Amino acid sequence: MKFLTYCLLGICLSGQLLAQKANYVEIASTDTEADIIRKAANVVPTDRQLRWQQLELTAFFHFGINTFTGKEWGTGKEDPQIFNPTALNAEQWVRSVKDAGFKQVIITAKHHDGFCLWPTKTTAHSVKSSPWLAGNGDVVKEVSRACKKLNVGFGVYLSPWDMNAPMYGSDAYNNFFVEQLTELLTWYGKVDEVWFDGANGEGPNGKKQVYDFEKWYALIRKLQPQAVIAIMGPDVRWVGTETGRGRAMEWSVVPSANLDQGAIADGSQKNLVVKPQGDMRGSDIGSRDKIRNAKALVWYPAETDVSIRPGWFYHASQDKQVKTPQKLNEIYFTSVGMNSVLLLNIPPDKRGLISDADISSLQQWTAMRRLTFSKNFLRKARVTCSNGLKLKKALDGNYNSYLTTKDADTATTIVFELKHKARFNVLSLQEAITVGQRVEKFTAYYEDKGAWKQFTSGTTIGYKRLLQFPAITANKIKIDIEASRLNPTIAEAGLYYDAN
Ligand code: FUL
Repeated sequence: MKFLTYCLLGICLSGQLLAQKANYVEIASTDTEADIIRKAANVVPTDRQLRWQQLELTAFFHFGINTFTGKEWGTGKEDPQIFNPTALNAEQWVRSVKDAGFKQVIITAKHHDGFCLWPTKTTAHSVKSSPWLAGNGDVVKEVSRACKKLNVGFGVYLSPWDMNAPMYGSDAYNNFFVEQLTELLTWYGKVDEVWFDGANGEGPNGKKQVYDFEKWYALIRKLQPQAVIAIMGPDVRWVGTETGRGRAMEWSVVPSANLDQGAIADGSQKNLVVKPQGDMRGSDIGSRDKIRNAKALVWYPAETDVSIRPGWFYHASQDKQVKTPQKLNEIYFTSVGMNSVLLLNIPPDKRGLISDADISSLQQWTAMRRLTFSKNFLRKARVTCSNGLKLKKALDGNYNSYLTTKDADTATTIVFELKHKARFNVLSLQEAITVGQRVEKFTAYYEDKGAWKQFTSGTTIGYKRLLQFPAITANKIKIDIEASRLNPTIAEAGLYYDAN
């Protein structure tokens, strides 16, 4: 196993176990609890996972036959003739989300109804059989082109469940799916994310399909090694809700339900037997209690998917139910601010355009966010910390450098002193996940007439934790890190004022 090679290399080079870092680690039956915790603290993201995490904001475009029937789930029996956007402009979609700070988009190339938005060779149930551009259109190409032009990441959603494919429920479907995937991964240049849905119902013959996940993962790694494979995949995990709210305690290191997950996760082609398993919905999936009896641990971070409208697809009847800028702002704090990436769905309408209501909400929310985060009151603060190292790195605006302590110190107190009093109601903390996720418990205090008063507290930090609280005016705060799996790191810290 690759991991063993890493360990052996580690032993040779430094004489101690775990000198090397990987996004997967096995737990030996002889490991003590302390060994397990130390191992967990050293699990790190792969390069593709790190890039994805730093995107923070990604967008979904649900578009397809359902846009024209007004349904959320089709049947597979729809006539392709009804697919006829009158003014489709994918550049308008990508520009709308780019202007709102989004760094990557995902297009529903095929939803559960089986209708393909690209001129696939695998089935006639596609844009080719539609009146749109006389059957010569390709929505996937339009989106990928716009992404290249605007320098935005490009991803594809390909529903494994297919209510139209006649061979669904047999081995032949797996080959059909591999062909579809191959087209998507070879016809459009770079693909940054492949999103597999968990929904798995019956096909046209009433049969269910046993999916060949290993084959799909190997294909993606071969054709688009930089792409993260999300949800029914090894790189990115569903947060467990579709409300826009993640977990206050969000560990990116979780037990691996299957020992072979590591092989997938680190990109090796060996033993590709993996499928995310277990309950992803609990409020705790990575604490000491959860990892104590694990066979292996893996870096498997959370994505929070939610739609700007009640439905995933556009329905004119929901035009008045577009989420308000305030609601989107709240979602930002409960997704990105809870150590997760936000995947916000903004569905194009029957014209093939994002509607004005959605754009207006996006723009107003973006203005709010930019105003809040335009001024970090901590920026020029004096930092003190009795056992801290590289103190200034917590405020240098560079995520790649960090404040830390000596290895043995799993607790510390960092004091920030501002020149003048400031009024703030948001605390932002970021760990350097390139060395691991470690912080388990922290409390924040401000100084009031010589006494420390608590204003917020939390458990995990991870890539980013944003905490909101009633506004405070002070010029001295301290962050007490009470528990950490190994020496804690703070890559960046901030205090902000959110006027909304
Ligand atoms: C679900 C699907 O069934 C919905 O239609 C939507 O695509 C959502 C993102 O995932 O599982």
